Amino acid sequence: TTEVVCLGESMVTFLPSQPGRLADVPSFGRGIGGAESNVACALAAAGHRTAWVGRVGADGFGDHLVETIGGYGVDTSAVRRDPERPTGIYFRTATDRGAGAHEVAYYRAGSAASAMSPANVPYEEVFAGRVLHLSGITAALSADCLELLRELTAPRPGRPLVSFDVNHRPHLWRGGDSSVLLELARRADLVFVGEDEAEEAWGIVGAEAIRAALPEPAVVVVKRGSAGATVFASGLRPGPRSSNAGGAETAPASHSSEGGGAENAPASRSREGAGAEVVTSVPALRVDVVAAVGAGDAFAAGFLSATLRGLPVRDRVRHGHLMAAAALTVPGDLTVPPARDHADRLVALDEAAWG
Ligand code: KDG
Repeated sequence: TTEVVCLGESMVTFLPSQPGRLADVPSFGRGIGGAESNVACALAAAGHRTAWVGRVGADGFGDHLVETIGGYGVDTSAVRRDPERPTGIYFRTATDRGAGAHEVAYYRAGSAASAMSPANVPYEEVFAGRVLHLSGITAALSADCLELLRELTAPRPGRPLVSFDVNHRPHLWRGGDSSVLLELARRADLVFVGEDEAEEAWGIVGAEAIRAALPEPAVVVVKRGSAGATVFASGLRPGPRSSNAGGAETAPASHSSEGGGAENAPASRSREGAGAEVVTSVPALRVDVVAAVGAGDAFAAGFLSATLRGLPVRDRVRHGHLMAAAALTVPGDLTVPPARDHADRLVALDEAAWG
């Protein structure tokens, strides 16, 4: 069975041959991007059964995405091809050693993915995993896509755990109302949000205020860049899966390949624990940043992977930081994360290494 289903737009990405302004970059190399498929690829590389659901054109770029994402071991069988609309693409610039802002030029208006809607997305496949991972990027693509996210995050019996990365992309919201991202985040079970994007998108300042806006039972991961991340969770502990009807409140069950048993089950918010808020802050690894794009996706993948394995909250964050560090130190959006046993050894290093 699938552990994680990720839904969203993927694009062919054009990475510059050298730093500089978009106006000056002479040539670009091809990569792939798309926040949700980045998460899917990193999870698959970390050994999880993962699917990506999206919509691409019936064109060569669509073929390239399906082949490349499939090449990471991600199940792409639910991806739909749109004969009338193209696959989205985007270009971006690089800054010297990753410092400062980069420019992004999207060519995705009217893309195949922007036509995703409640009417054409295969629900059975979307809800087939133990976790459904979504992001706020989809909400910005079109009215249909926003409607789709509303549907997918609506409470329903047997809903998988919904993981939502706010992913506020100011370029996509010009003129739009990004406060809808708060409405969506409030319907998720697990929320990833940057402290900076909460301020930008919602005018909410500081981790405590973010938590107050996203109340229990959601687990909220507030990311503070190189300063680390803080997780707010109440009564988060390993536990067996409860009935389907309680699915929205319960994290996915353990998987036998992990050894089974409550110990290896992802955390669920136990009833006894409800109300006892646990706040865990974990510093990030200090790395020389090559390109920041994709680091948030890698963080989400590391955190989700460790959640699926039932690891303690601190180690979930450390796995997130570790995967983020791997993505921060390459130019593209995606990198192959360290193998699971290697990652576990790094995560187990003491505070002297982790700060
Ligand atoms: O998180 C990385 C993404 O931003 C990148 O891959 C492109 O999905 C993308 C977007 O919409 O910005």
